[in-house]
Amino acid sequence: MDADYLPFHPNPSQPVFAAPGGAVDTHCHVFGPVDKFPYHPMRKYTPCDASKDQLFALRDHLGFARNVIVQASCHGTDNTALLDALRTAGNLARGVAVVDPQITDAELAQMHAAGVRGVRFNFVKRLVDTTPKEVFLNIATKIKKLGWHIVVYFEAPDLAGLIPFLKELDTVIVVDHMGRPDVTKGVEGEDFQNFVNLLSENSNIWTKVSCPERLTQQAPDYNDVVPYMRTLVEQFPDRVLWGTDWPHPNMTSHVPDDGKLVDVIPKIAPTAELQQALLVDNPMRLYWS
Ligand code: 0GY
Repeated sequence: MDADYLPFHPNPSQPVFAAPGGAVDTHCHVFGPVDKFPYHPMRKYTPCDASKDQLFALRDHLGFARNVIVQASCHGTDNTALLDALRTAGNLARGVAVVDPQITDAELAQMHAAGVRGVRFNFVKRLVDTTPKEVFLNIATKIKKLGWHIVVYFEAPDLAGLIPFLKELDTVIVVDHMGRPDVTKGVEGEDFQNFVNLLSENSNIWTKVSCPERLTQQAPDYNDVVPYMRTLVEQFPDRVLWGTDWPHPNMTSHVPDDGKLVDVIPKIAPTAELQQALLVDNPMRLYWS
C-alpha cells in the first residue's frame, strides 16, 4: 500500500441506530487481497487490502443484510475481485463494474449472472485518466440491453460541464456522494442547488447520500454535511441510496468509524418511513428486482 495510505478502522463501534431488516450498504469496495487479485498497473493509488470476508463481517457487525460492491479505480477494468466477492455472497450482494469499451455481450452476461447490475463512469481526475464521452456512450448502449444503470462519480465543479452528457444517458443514473458538494458553501449555495435542480428535472437521476467523512470539516459527527444529505432524502425519498464507502480509499483527514457513519442515518432520514425507503426499498428496487 502507499506510504501515506490510511487503512480502514480496525475496530468500528457498534452503531446505536438499528437499521431496518434487510438494509443494504450500497457503496463499498473489495481491494485485493493483492496476492490473489493484483491491483491494476495504471492505478493512481495502492490501497490496503480489504477482503470480501472483512466486508461481510462489517455488514453483519453494522446490522446490515446486503451489500452493493462498487469496482474501484485501483482495480481498473479487471473486475475479478468484485466478481469473486459477488459469487461468494450469492443473493446478499450486487455489483457495479467498470468495463472496457471492447466488452462483449457474453462477458456482460457472465457479470449479470454473478450479480452485476450497473457500470461506473468515473470523472474524478485524481483517480482516473480522462475517457472520451463516446466511449462511455458506447458502453451505455451495451449495458442498457441488460437493464443495468450507470453510476457516475464527479466533483461539484464538474457538474455543469457534465449535464449535456448525463442527459444523453437514458438509463437510471446514480450520482456518487451527492456530487461531492463543497459543504462550506451552504445548502442554499448555487452549486448544491444546481445539483438539487438536476434531480428535480430528471426523474431518472438518483444519488447516494454517502461520504460525509470525505466532505466534512467536523469529523466525527459530520453535522456540517447532514443538512445536504437530509435535503436530498426529504426531497427525493424514492431516489436516494446510502453506503458506508468501506474501506474508505484515500482518506487523509481521519479514519472513519463505520459505526459512527451508521449513526448519521437517523439525522438524515428522521422517520421510519424515510429510513425504510433509503435503506431497503430503494436499493431492493434498483438492484434486486
Ligand atoms: C469512493 C471514493 C474514492 C475512490 C474511488 O474508484 C475509486 O478509486 O471511488 C475516492 O478516492 O474518492 O467512492 O470510494
